[in-house]
Amino acid sequence: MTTLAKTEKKISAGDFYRLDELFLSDDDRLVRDAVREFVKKEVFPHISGWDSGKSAPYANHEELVRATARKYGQQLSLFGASIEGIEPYLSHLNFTPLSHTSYGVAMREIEYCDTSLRSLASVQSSLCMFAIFQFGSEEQKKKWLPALFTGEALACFGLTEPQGGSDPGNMLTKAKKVSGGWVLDGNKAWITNGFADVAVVWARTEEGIRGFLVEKGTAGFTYRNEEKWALRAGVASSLSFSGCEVPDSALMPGTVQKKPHDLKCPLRCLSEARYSIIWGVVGAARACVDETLRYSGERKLFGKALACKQETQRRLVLMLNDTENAQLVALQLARLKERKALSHVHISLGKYNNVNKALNVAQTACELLSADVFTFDAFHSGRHMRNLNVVKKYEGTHEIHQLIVGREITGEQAF
Ligand code: TGC
Ligand code: FAD
Repeated sequence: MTTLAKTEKKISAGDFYRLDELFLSDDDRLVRDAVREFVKKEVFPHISGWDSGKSAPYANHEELVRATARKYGQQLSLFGASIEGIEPYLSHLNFTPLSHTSYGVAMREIEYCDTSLRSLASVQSSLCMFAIFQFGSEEQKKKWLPALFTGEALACFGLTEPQGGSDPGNMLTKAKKVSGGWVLDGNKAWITNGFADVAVVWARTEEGIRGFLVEKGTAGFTYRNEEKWALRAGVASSLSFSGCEVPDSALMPGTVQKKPHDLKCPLRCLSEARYSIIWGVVGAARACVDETLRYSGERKLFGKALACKQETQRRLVLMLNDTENAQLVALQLARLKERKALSHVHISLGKYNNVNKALNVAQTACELLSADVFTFDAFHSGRHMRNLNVVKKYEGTHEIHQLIVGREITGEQAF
């Protein structure tokens, strides 16, 4: 049997199967290192404070989201960078296209710090820039894509409604055609960054569901930020449209699809964002493994470090196992995406699997750490555990993703 030669490196929990070393390209690793450095310098020092409700050095959470978006734009050139074909709209800026793998790695490194910060990138890039690029008019693309890429402008994506939730086809927000434009009436719930400069709003017309770009400050469009106990470094809002008149140019022409295919455009955007979650949560899980390993090595109880106890080791290994398995799934989905062979059903199983695994890891971390895990500033794993419960709920709940995969393999619709 071949074993590790004595001169070989000790296997590290940080990259146990050497996946980064062997599966990532040099470019992917460059992106990884740049994002890791950015996160360490710009956001890690503040994250516990932001999670606890403080916003320093910014005036409030809206300002901290805006400032962070600008930093992503200026220092990382990340927003929308993996959208195939977007280059002509951004080539006058500091734009370098990213592979889907590189983009995934960036999401992993950001969510190592916090899910809200990854969500900010997912919503801006995968939901909004993707929607505007795929379905927008030339005028809309030229106006919004450069500003969103640099982070000078923020966008939000309004699909979910209070009565609709998992079933967005049950949409009550209406867009009525009037001379020269449309009038929107209805409500959206739990919209990340609802205070943004432009909202991608999905609304029902007489011919089917369509997407509109509604600018902040348009008469009849208001928002209210929610209080929440997770994703506290980010903002989620309810949106209200009451006699909100927008010009004809607000309609995204590519969303004009015949029924019953009129939900397909927003669903395509969801697939992009779900892909970034599949990678992101690997980062959250890794952060929990790292923190728990460190603590178990340092904390002495009954005369020995906790890392010396069989039960602690067994659970640390389960955490590592879940994290590495999730990383393998993310890598395989990236391979499929690079080959244009990734189905939304693959994404559903990947999201279900990776969020499940990351949440198990975070929950176990909270059990292995001390009571200080219930404070805001002693550990990071408590925050990841709270955040990952949201990730299990948004972008399609666990049950919805099981039903999507169940329908695919049985041919039976069970929603
Ligand atoms: P269904 O019959 O399943 O499909 C209709 C057509 O659309 C295609 N399709 C998709 N295409 C691309 N990506 C997807 N994810 C797709 N899902 C479906 C499908 O192939 C079909 O095409 P065709 O050519 O045969 O017509 O549609 P349905 O109306 O029955 O949908 C059912 C269901 C439950 C799957 C769908 O409504 C759903 O996914 N519900 C969950 C809602 C959800 O996830 N909302 C998320 C809101 S955004 C958010 O949470 C942001 S959080 C912040 C962050 O991301 O960080
Ligand atoms: P419901 O749909 O009411 O689900 C309740 C429960 O019923 C869940 O457990 C669900 O799995 C289960 N269930 C549903 N259908 C079935 C079924 N057929 N069989 C069995 N069980 C079922 N939305 C946006 O549009 N844009 C955003 O930017 C956005 N950001 C968000 C940010 C945060 C912090 C949060 C919490 C949510 C966000 N959402 C956003 C909304 C999110 O997508 C929804 O919360 C999600 O789709 C679930 O809808 P719901 O909360 O109404 O739950």
